[in-house]
Amino acid sequence: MTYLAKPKFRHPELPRNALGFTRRDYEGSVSTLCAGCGHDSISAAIIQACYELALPPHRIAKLSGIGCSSKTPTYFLGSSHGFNSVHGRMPSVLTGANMANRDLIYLGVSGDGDSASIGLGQFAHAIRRAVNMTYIVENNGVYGLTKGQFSATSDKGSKSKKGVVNSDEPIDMIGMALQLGATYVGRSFSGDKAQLVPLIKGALLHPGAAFIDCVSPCVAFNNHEGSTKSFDYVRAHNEAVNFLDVITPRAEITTDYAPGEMVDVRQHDGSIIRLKKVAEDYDPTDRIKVMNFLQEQQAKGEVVTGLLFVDPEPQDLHGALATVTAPLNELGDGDLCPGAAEIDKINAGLR
Ligand SMILES: Cc1ncc(C[n+]2csc(CCOP(=O)(O)OP(=O)(O)O)c2C)c(N)n1
Ligand code: SF4
Ligand SMILES: [Mg+2]
Repeated sequence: MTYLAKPKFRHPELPRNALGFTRRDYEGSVSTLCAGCGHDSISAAIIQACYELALPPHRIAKLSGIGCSSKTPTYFLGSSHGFNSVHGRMPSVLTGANMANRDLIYLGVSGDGDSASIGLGQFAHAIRRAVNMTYIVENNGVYGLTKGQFSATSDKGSKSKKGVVNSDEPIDMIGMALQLGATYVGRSFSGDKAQLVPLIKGALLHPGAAFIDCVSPCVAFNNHEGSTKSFDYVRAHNEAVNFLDVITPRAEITTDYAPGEMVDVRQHDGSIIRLKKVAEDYDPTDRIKVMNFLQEQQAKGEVVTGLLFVDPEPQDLHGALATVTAPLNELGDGDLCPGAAEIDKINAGLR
């Protein structure tokens, strides 16, 4: 990978967030992706979300696998912790890091190949174990980095750039995430920053497994007629069920929405996800109804976007395992090795 650092110069009057950081403090190196790639727009949305939430960059850990999408953490959050893992293995590395240090905010970035093909098992287990993380799949329906093969999310009947028709059924990552128990599930489009930024903000604040499927057109290999992941197709078939505002405990609560059009979901940390309803009867807290609705719309070829499901009282893996609250690197010898008498007691309890 090549890295091109951005100049350190900052205009002195750039706006600053509650921590005194400018948006530029959340940027990374200069992107080497193709001009117009949807993935760069997602990076910009991640930068904006972290800036607006005033997250301390040193408290964020960004992890990825292999692919153009998995290269992107180099292009955002340059002052955060980062780990670029092996193809499809981001979820287990993230799970391990999270188990060792629950004090960081975990952001996993992956591709449809990375998560739905080689990494499908890893994706499934991280979600079903309720790892506290934001997991974003930059979904272009193609293996971009290796030059345009169909991926497991390519729709049946969609055409490759060379005109080959895909004969396989696609894997619907949203359907899988819902079935596996994800407690925050959203879909968006890289070209819709107004929807994507608050969706990422809500996910970062969500204390459980948050999954975002973001359709992200590959302008080099999957943006032609016949593709269902092109800019034109998604714009023509995008059906938003709601629009979001995310209100942190320290922000003022204001709204332009008429009562009745609006629903507030209060999360554990006091943050509020305010949803402006677009689809009248859409209830994002009813998992079964959401799954049925999405199946029906998918059969019509619609790309349903928005915050699709949220459980305001999520379980997370640390809660399930009753782990210690301190990060492991803060434990002393006495905590880590309780002595022979304690170990004898544990062994006796297992006999
Ligand atoms: C174990 C292993 N198998 C295969 C590859 C080759 N490879 C690299 S990236 C990639 C697919 C990436 O597709 P995706 O995750 O959708 O990312 P995109 O480039 O489309 O953003 C493949 C097959 C690899 N690097 N490692
Ligand atoms: S090949 Fe596709 S996914 Fe990769 S950088 Fe280019 S446009 Fe983006
Ligand atoms: Mg891809």
